[in-house]
Amino acid sequence: MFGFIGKHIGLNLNFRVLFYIAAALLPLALVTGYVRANNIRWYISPSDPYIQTWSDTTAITVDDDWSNFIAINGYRGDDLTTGVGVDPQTVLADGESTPLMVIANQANPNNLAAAGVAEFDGLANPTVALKGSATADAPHLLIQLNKESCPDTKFITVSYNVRDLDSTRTDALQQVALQFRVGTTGNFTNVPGAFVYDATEGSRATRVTPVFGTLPHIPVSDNIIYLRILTTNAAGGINEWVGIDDITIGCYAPTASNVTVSGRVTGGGRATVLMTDQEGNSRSVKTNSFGLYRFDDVPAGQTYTLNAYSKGSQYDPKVVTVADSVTDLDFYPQP
Ligand SMILES: [Ca+2]
Ligand SMILES: [Ca+2]
Ligand SMILES: [Ca+2]
Repeated sequence: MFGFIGKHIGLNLNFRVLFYIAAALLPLALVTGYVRANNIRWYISPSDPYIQTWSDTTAITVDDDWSNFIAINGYRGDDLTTGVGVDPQTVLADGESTPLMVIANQANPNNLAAAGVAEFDGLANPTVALKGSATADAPHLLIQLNKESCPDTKFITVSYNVRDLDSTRTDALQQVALQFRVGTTGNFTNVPGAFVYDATEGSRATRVTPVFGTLPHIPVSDNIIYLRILTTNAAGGINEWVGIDDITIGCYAPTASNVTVSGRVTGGGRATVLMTDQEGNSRSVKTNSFGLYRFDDVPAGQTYTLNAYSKGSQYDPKVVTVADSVTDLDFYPQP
């Protein structure tokens, strides 16, 4: 058949040989697996949240093949940053040109030396996990959504559990950030209330850090939303596998009532936290002796800017959209 095509479309002999080789290798590639992304967007609506618990352990069977999923892919994030211990909230460039990755069918996070993105389906509670390295500078999960079925009066909320999977004595400072982007290209924007400063501890693999973030209002005309959950090569190049599990992305009505916004300011003594609404109205609170602060009676459904001030430390402002109470809006000093 190929000879027939070759004659009729004028392929020369060398092309025909290549054609035969490619045709012969194709089934091999299908059997051994190769890099395959899925490019299907999840249409999020009030009745159709996006949920991923990784309980289907047969969805990933070969390395780097994400084709059995909808809307989610993993990337190794090479050179999105080249430092160690870089705050992932500041790593915003697109990573889709870095290697698509998943190490399939793993059972032991303690002795998987490779890093990047892995599927641990041999755990009692299977999960996909991230781990940084000098190669996998900013490994991440990328989720593609279409929000045209989510009414403009509602918010997109994102929750997941970050799980420490490494029970060796290693204790990395494993940071995890949530980011979003409107549209298919360009930089991402960090979601401050969803930041995890350290998801792990040494000598055990039991810590679970629940994350809850709300995206700011995005105009109706911009329906393509990308979400990204990423870690970075941690300080000292010491890293632990962290599971990104129980992902739920909802289209959520803001609570009509007032909520609380609270967190902690680390470094320095007593700090002052200033909260400013979209109209420029501000109020402030002082942290207690543990560095904790709390604003009560915050109208839900708005976006606020929070600034922290203390002697000897400087902090980046945080912009947070509040659909429900926020309990972990923590400030860490700039290096
Ligand atoms: Ca599997
Ligand atoms: Ca650990
Ligand atoms: Ca740690």
